[in-house]
Amino acid sequence: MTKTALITGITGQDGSYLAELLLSKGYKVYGLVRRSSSVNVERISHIANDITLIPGDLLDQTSIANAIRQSQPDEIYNLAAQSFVATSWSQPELTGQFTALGVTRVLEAIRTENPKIRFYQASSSEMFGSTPPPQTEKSLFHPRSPYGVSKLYGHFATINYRESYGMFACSGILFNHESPRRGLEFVTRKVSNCVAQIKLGLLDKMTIGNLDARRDWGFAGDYVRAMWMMLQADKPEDYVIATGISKSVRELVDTAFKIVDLDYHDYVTVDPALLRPAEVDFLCGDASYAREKLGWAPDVTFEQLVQSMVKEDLQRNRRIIAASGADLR
Ligand code: NDP
Ligand code: GDR
Repeated sequence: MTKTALITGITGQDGSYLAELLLSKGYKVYGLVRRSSSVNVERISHIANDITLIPGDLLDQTSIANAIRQSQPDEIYNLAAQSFVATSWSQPELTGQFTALGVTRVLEAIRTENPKIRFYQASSSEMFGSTPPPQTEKSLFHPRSPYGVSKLYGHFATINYRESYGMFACSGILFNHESPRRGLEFVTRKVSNCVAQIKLGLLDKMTIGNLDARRDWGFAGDYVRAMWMMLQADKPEDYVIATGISKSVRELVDTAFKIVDLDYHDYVTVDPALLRPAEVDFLCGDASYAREKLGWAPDVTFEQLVQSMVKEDLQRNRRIIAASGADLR
C-alpha cells in the first residue's frame, strides 16, 4: 500500500533529502511551505513535479490542521524551525514561537485530526549544550542558546504527547549534519563556499568565529534515513543520531583549504563579533542505540563530506563566473 507523508520544512536542507528518500520508497509526498514574496524552492525544484506543496505556517494552527486534512498522511516529519543558533539570540521570542510552540501546534493538530499518524520531531544535539561528551539518549540536557532551549521544549512536548495520548511520536536527537545544500550561514557551508571563492580569486580573506568549538559532523543524506527508520520501528522511541567522531572548527577549516592546496593561516582571521554569547564547546554523539535497534549507521565520512561540499561550491562559483562573462583565473 502506498504511504503518504507530510513534511514541514520541505524547502530546507533536510526536507529536500527526506523528500527524495520517501519518493524513492514510493511515498506520496506533501510539503508544508510558508508564504514568501520570492521563490524559495531551489532545493526541491528537481522534484517539484513529484511532490505536492501545501501553503501553511508553523505559527498558524489552522493551516497545519488544513494541511493534515488535505494530505491525510500516515507520517508527519516536523523539520520546520528557525534553525540558525546565532539568530536565536537576536530573535529569541520568534525562535520560541517557531521552534518550540510550533511543535505543540503540529502535535495538537495530529491529536485532533488523526492521532494514528506517526510523528517525527527534529530534536537537536544543541539540547545537550554544556553536557560533556559522549552524549547519549541518557545524557543530561543543558542547552546554551534560545534555540537549544526551544528544541528542548519541542523534545519534551513530543514525549509528553506520546505518554499522554499513546501517539506514535519520536524524537531524533540529531547531531550536526551537512551537505552541499546546507544554508550559507552555517559554518561548514560558509567555509566550503569561501574556500571555493578564494581559490577562484573571488575573495581574499575569510573571517570566522570560535575555531576551537568541536562538532560531530555527518552527511544529511545519511541522517534523513534515520528519521524514516524511526517511524518504521515497532514502537516510538527517541534516538541519538551521530557519527561518533568530533572535529574542531579549526580542523574543518584546515581540511577544506587543503582540498584546494591552500594553507588556511594565509586567509583566515578571527572576528570576535562572530563569537556567541554562550558556546556549545564539545559535541560527540554515541549512536549505539540507533545502530542496535534500527540498524542505522552513517556511510559518508567527514573527509568525504567536506570534499563534496568544496567540490560543489567550486562548480557553482565557476558557473556564476561563466554566466557573468568574466575570465576564470
Ligand atoms: P533549514 O534551516 O535548512 O530548514 C528549515 C525549514 O523550516 C525551511 O524549510 C524553512 O522554510 C522552514 N520554516 C521555518 N520557519 C517556518 C515556519 N514558521 N513555518 C513553516 N516552515 C518554516 O534546516 P535543516 O534542514 O538543516 O534542519 C531541519 C530541522 O532539523 C530543523 O528543525 C533543525 O532545527 C533540525 N536540526 C538540524 C540539524 C542539522 O545539523 N541540520 C541537527 C539537528 C536538528 P523557508 O524555506 O521558508 O525558510
Ligand atoms: P550549530 O551550527 O550552531 O552547531 O547548529 P553552526 O554551523 O552555525 O556552528 C557550528 C560551530 O561553529 C562555530 N563557528 C561558526 N559558526 C558559524 N555559523 N559561522 C562562523 O563564522 C563560525 N565560526 C565559528 C560556532 O560558534 C559553533 O560552535 C547547527 C544547526 O543546524 C542547528 O539547527 C542544529 O540543531 C545543530 O547544528 C545540531
